[in-house]
Amino acid sequence: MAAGPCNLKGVSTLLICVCAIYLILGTLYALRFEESRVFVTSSWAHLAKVAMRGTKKNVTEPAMELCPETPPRLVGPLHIEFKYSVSMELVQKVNPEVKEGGHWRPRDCIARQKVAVIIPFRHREFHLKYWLHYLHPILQRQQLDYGIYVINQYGETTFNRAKLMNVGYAEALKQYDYECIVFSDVDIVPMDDRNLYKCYSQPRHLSVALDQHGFRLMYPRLFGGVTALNKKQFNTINGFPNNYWGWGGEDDDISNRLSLKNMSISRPDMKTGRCRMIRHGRDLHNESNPKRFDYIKKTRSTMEKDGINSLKYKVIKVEQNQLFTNITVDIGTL
Ligand code: BGN
Repeated sequence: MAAGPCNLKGVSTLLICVCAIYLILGTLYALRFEESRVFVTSSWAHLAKVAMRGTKKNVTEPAMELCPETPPRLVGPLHIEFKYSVSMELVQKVNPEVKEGGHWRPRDCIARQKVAVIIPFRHREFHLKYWLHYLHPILQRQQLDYGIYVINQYGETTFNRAKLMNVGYAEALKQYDYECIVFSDVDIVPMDDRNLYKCYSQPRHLSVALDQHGFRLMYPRLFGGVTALNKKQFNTINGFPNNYWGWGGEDDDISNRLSLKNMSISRPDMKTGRCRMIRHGRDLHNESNPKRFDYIKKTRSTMEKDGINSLKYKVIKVEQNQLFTNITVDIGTL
């Protein structure tokens, strides 16, 4: 029976050994698990981070903001001259962001205004090149959501600037939800990009100080050259007169319409409002209108029936050029 204690000793040694092995294995397992847990945790953390990156974008990065009230890239006074010739190809090259039809809008902010620029036109390609060359970069620095519309009078009958501007208004609004319309002669270029081509609470006269007029406002009610009206202002005066054929007076009629509807004219200061005009002779078929003196006395009685509400025309062709939309239109004749 001497084997009894001996056996007991053997069993307890075995137990100790098993315990030791268990402890060692347990520790090793725990260490490994800890390691993998760290790995798992860090990989989850990584995945979560990646996932958060996506959501963070939506949650914390704000949606595109409205462009600043004062566009930050304006340069102020500009050197404008018409000595060197420019080509449409060059203008296209330096304005690669302008989309077909002459549209552009800022990429990094939401423009404060959608502006259609309307240019009444006939046979002035030479001027148009300069206008596009200077104005595209200016309008981009002004951070406008803009489109350029050249309204080309079809045929060779007497020119009618105001009617073409009415057509431009109607056609541009068919294409896009513009809120502001700038009406510009093709031969006028601003000399300061702080002269913003946008609308204000009152109709805006932009070409206030033409070089050709000695940088002076010719008379207080002048509303010719370059102007800007929002839709409400334009409709309040029933748009522009359709019956001024030939040069002169139509802008005075528009000015009368504004006063008759108790609107004032907003203007930049005489320095910011400086503009250059491309010198040229009087066009063919745009002789001064002898009836203008008589007509501008009658705006009160004509404005309600003659305007955007009585506009009739026929679109001959719409071309989406790279730098402008070209609309050729038959507006009839005198
Ligand atoms: C005015 C013209 C405008 C023209 C300006 C500047 C008339 C109407 C008869 C008084 N108005 O005299 O149409 O924009 O000169 O050139 O001719």
